[in-house]
Order: sequence, then C-alpha cells, then structure tokens
Amino acid sequence: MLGNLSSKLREAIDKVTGAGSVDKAVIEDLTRDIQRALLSADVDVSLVLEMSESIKKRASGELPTGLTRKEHLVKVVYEALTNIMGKTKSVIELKPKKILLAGLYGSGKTSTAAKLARFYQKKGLKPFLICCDTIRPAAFEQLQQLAKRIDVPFYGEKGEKDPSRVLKNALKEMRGDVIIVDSSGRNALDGDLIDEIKKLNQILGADERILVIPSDIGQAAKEQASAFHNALGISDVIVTKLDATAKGGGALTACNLTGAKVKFIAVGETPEDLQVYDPEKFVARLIGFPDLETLLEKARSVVDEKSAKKMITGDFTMSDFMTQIESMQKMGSMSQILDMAGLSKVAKKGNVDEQEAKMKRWKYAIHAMTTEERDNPEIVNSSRIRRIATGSGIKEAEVRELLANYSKIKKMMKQFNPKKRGGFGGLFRQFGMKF
Ligand SMILES: Nc1nc2c(ncn2[C@@H]2O[C@H](COP(=O)(O)OP(=O)(O)OP(=O)(O)O)[C@@H](O)[C@H]2O)c(=O)[nH]1
Ligand SMILES: [Mg+2]
Repeated sequence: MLGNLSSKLREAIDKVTGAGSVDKAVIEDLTRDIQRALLSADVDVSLVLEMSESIKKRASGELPTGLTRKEHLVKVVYEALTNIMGKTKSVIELKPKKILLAGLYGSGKTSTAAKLARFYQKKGLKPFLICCDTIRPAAFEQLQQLAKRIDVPFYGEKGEKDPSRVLKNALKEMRGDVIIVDSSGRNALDGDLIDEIKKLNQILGADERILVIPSDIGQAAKEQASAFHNALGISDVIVTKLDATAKGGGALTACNLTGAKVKFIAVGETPEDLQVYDPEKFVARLIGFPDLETLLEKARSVVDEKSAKKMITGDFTMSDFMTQIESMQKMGSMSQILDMAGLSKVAKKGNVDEQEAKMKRWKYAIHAMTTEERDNPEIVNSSRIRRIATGSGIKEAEVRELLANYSKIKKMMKQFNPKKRGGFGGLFRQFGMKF
C-alpha cells in the first residue's frame, strides 16, 4: 500500500539509525532523503520543503528519554504527517446533517455516498441519498442500485438536466436525518462544474462539504483541492481506493491546502468498505512501519506517565495542568473519555459539550499566561487576571474559575498523595504506576 512513499521513508530512517552517531551531516542526509521520498509520492513541492524543514529541526533536537534515535525519528516523521492529515482519530458526530460530496470524474463520489449512508445507518441514523449527477448517463441507476442494496431511501429524477431542481424537489419530498448528496464529476475542472456545485451547496446549506480524492491523484491534487475549496470551503477529505497500490501524496497536499482533515478512508468497492480515519493505522501504512502503534504507545507512556505522576502527587504547575488537558484532548473528545470511563450515562449530553468547550477556553487562558505565572499560579492577582482575560478572549470570571479549580485539584491531590499513608497509592499501583 502506498508503496513508494513507504519504502523510501523507511529507507531514509533506516539509513540514519544505521549511522554510528547522529550528527548534522546525517540529519542533512535524512532531510534530503525525506524530500525525495515525498516528491516522488507526488506531494506538492512547497509542502515538501515546509515539512522537511520541520522534520529537520525536530530530528536534530534533544532525544526524549526512553526513546532510541530511531524511535524518535519515526515519531517526528509521524507527527509531521499527522499534523497535516489529522492528529487524532476522526470523531464522527452522530446527529442530523447535510453532506455534499465533491470531486472530479471517477474519484469515488457515488460509491462513497453509499458507504456514508451505510455508516450512518449502522449507527442508528436515518440517511437518504440524492442523485444530483445529471451528467453521466448511468449515474441515476448506479446510486439507485447501491441505495436499494443497503436499504436506504433514494431520490433522483431520470432525464432531468438541472441538478438544482432535483435537489430542491428532493428536499421537499424526502424525510430523514442524514442527507447525502452525490454530485457529478467532470474530466477536468471547468466553470460549469464549479458553478453547479456552488449552487447545490447554497440550496442544501451543507454542514459537511467533503472532497473525495482517490489515493492515486498525484500532482493534480493541488489544483483540484484549491478549486473545490474556493467554491465550497472544503470541510473534510475522504481518500478513496486505498486498497489499491497508490502513492498517496495527494491526500497530504489536499489536506494542507484546504486545512481540512481526513475523515474517512475507502478501501474497496462495497458499501461496507469505509473506515474512520485513524492516524496511527493510516500513517503506519504510509511510512511502512507496521509496529508504529506499539512505538507511539511507548512514546506516549513515557511522556504521560511523567506528567501523570506529577499530577497525582499534587506537584504540578499550570503547564503540567495544560499537558493533562491537552493529552485528554489528544485522546479524543471529552465525551469519548467519559464513554471509556463508563460515565457517559451519568453526564447529560449538554453538560459534556459544555465541559469540553470550557476545557478549550481554559487552554487559551493558560496560553495567555507568562511562564512565571504558569509555574506559580499563586502570583496571579486581579490585574494579572484582567490581562490574561483580555489576552485570551476569556471572561475574567472564567480565568478565576480555572485558577480555583487548579488550586482545588492540587490541594486534593496533595492530600491523597499516594506516597502517604491513606493516599491513593494502592489504586495507582493497580494501574501499574509505581511510587
Ligand atoms: N477498489 C476500490 N474501488 C473503488 C473505491 N471507491 C470507488 N471505487 C471504484 O471506482 C470507480 C469510480 O467510482 P464512483 O463512485 O463511480 O466515482 P464517481 O466519483 O462517482 O465518478 P463520476 O460519477 O463518474 O464522477 C467505480 O468502479 C468504483 O467501484 C475504493 O475505495 N476501492
Ligand atoms: Mg458518480
């Protein structure tokens, strides 16, 4: 899978780790190899330069404790790729929504429409499919058959030439909660296509404007992504045909250009062949590193255990507090964490969303603090609060609440310090943490 990029990147990493010591020349060499690998995978040139610079900077940096140079390099390359395509497993919101699919001829829009319908159907929602491809002769039948196969309602008007009219009628006629609109493709980008899809977007008021790109798109990705992005404001990317051998650089380019992230990947022709984007699985394949998941797990536990220990013993600064908040966000949304902890039933949905939004605002407030304030939050007086509030766009009352929460948690943690008798030591030892 994604053969070229994977073997070249892997070779580049192996070469460095084969070298006795990692000096400037070795890092230069690595950077050039990575550039070559990305270029040959059809990643856009300016993006290649940008990425290889950041990889170079980080690869020459200090080696984190607990990681070998090789592990560190894999992690750096991994992060450079996922920064663009999506750092976390995509969270798919299960609520009523309107989806518009865009992409050139044969990119996989129609198949993806059915795949998405099947996905939401399995999650208990009521999707319906609308065929707004009035160009290709068999487009109507193709989607109709797929819809029948997965038992999802379908709307189309055979013989009608105006896709806007079809969409308007469909919206009047159909009831359901996930509306999926398939649009027509073209051989090349042209004004008609762009005008047509813009109109469809206006009528639909799409919540998700998804760019469907085949994994073998190559250098054309840039032009297509920017044309669709200018017309619609692409919100997500779906990469199709990842079951076939392909270079895959186009996905990177498209995400970088639109700022959108990969939402799903398609790995076959049937409606079942859709997977939620998972950076670890995706990039492991991309850089040809099957044991990537284990490696990242290790890297994460080194970092997290250190900060978790600080947290648990009550010996933490505002920065540690932020690390905790960030690592929680990296793990997915708060609602997912509550889910994992079996708490989702307890917390009403509204509260969880509120909590999540609050965590985000806290993060902004902590960012607006000086290093001194983060290390010693006790020094944050009223005038500092005012400055932090202004700097982060957060209400003063909320900055106060953050500080109060920090102190409260710190006090509580100190009280239950696992090193002390009657503390939480036993509990944490059960989870394999030693004190
Ligand atoms: N192997 C494989 N084939 C795929 C995948 N996605 C789509 N295809 C196939 O690619 C071809 C084109 O897919 P469509 O879904 O019709 O593409 P489209 O974008 O709707 O094409 P137009 O409507 O002509 O613009 C079909 O033969 C699909 O079965 C995939 O993930 N893997
Ligand atoms: Mg189609």
